[in-house]
Amino acid sequence: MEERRNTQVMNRAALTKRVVGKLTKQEAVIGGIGNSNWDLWGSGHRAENFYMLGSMGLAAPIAMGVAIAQPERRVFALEGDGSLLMQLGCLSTIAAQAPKNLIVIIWDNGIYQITGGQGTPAAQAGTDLIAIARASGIASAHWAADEADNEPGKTQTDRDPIRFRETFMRGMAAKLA
Ligand SMILES: Cc1ncc(C[n+]2csc(CCOP(=O)(O)OP(=O)(O)O)c2C)c(N)n1
Repeated sequence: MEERRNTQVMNRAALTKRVVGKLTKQEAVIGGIGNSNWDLWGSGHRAENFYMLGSMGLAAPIAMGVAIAQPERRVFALEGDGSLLMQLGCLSTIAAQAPKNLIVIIWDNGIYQITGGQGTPAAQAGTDLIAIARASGIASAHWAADEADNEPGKTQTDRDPIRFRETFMRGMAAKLA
């Protein structure tokens, strides 16, 4: 299988930094497995960040749970396209729950980058993830493109799930300013 380590799409690490840099209201950010959470970590740890260290496809479901539990707080999920594919049903669940405070960002590089850059079946088949989101009932689903080459993550999240659970729980327990 062809290895595609770079694709002409936006730079995920830079965009993650930009997204996090715009947060001023203790917004929660849930980073999916691998690059999504490494880049989140690389943009600076915040108590409102949660890093999914081991399972594909759980950033959006976790973010949905936080968004429902705390409707006053805006919640972001950052997830890879391969991971979303692992858990497509969450799009219907999110559409059904329709939390207004939830934003899901999918970094669609067309590959499982962190495990060697294998092409995803969606990329091979030309599957349109945004069309799937819309068809799942998420009307506000949009493609965004394009800046520089997408690079492998440069930082690695500390492997410390207990600490992350505790700091995130404290972050979520803190009253919104
Ligand atoms: C259920 C499951 N299958 C396989 C893996 C191994 N694995 C970890 S990350 C990953 C690829 C993630 O791809 P994607 O979400 O597109 O992110 P990218 O690496 O491209 O940033 C795989 C296959 C896993 N952690 N869990």
